[in-house]
Amino acid sequence: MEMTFRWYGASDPVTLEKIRQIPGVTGIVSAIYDIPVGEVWPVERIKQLKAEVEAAGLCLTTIESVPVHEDIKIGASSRDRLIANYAQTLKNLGACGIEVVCYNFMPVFDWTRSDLAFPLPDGSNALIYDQKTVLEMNPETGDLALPGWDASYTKEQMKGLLNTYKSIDKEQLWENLTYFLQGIIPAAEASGIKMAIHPDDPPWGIFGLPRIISNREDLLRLVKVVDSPANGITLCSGSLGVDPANDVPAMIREFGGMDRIHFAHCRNIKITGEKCFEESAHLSSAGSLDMFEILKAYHDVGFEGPMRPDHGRMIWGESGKPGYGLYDRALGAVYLNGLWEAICKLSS
Ligand code: DNO
Repeated sequence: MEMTFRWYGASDPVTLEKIRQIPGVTGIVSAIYDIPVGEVWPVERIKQLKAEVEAAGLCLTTIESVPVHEDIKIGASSRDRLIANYAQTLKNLGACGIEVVCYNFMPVFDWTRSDLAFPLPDGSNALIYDQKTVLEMNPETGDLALPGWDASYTKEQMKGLLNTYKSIDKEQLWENLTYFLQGIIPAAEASGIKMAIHPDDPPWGIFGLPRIISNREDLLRLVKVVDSPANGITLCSGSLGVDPANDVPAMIREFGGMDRIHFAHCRNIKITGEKCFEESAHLSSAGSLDMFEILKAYHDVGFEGPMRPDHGRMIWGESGKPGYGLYDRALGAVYLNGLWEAICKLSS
């Protein structure tokens, strides 16, 4: 297992120099953020990013994410050109030594929360999701903005896009995902890249949009639909784990056993009601997930890929990108590394 940390590039207040000082963190997970979705990432830009990370004494082996253009998700006629661009980006990344590429296939909106700074009793702030509040949100107004969302749509474009999705059901979205994978997996294989789809966050439909990567059956269908070792998963404990029907350690054993987990997102969450949760500290006792069992499952399947602490709370007065401050994620990394060391020693 390689412990990594997500870094948002030169504008991230959490600098590479700070990340370098977190014990046991050796890798950076990042992306090129100023290239419009759908365009090819040039080799020169990838090399620059890699050099910047390496100059700080860290490695860059994982990209999170190369975003998938909505035209691919809706199956528009422009998709062949966009899929060819995506495949070219994978070739360029592979040529620069990148090994894992994370992406998602969630229509329009990436991860969604109802409050980005909910005060917890200990004085920290956390991201939370409350179903009632989300049901009252209207994405068509264009007033909503969450950190994972593409902010480049105008109000009219957003309305149009949401309208288009009215005629796309889950099966159609599966067809479009399959078409995409058939187009890009050969390029991934040829370039030594492992694709790692991120599950839906939360793992249920929001705003009437279809979502198809939410549970074990979905993941099983995903790995079979294009049966290649390059077609894998980002196993995100926090995304899948908010649905009590998802047994996260069992999923790690099953898909890790097939060697299809290429990236591990490790985060704890506290289920506070039906379709309601808080993002807790990483520690098992702080939330609803047993992080020991999760890491044990990774250990038992011989997981060797990148892992990262996921969202953190805002603690010690820190402010910054919601979910992506330094302190609580650093505590998470050290805690996960501690569990890992103990598990390795106890089983040797
Ligand atoms: C949330 C992240 C996601 C993830 C994308 C992958 O914090 O885990 O935004 O990066 O879904 O494309």
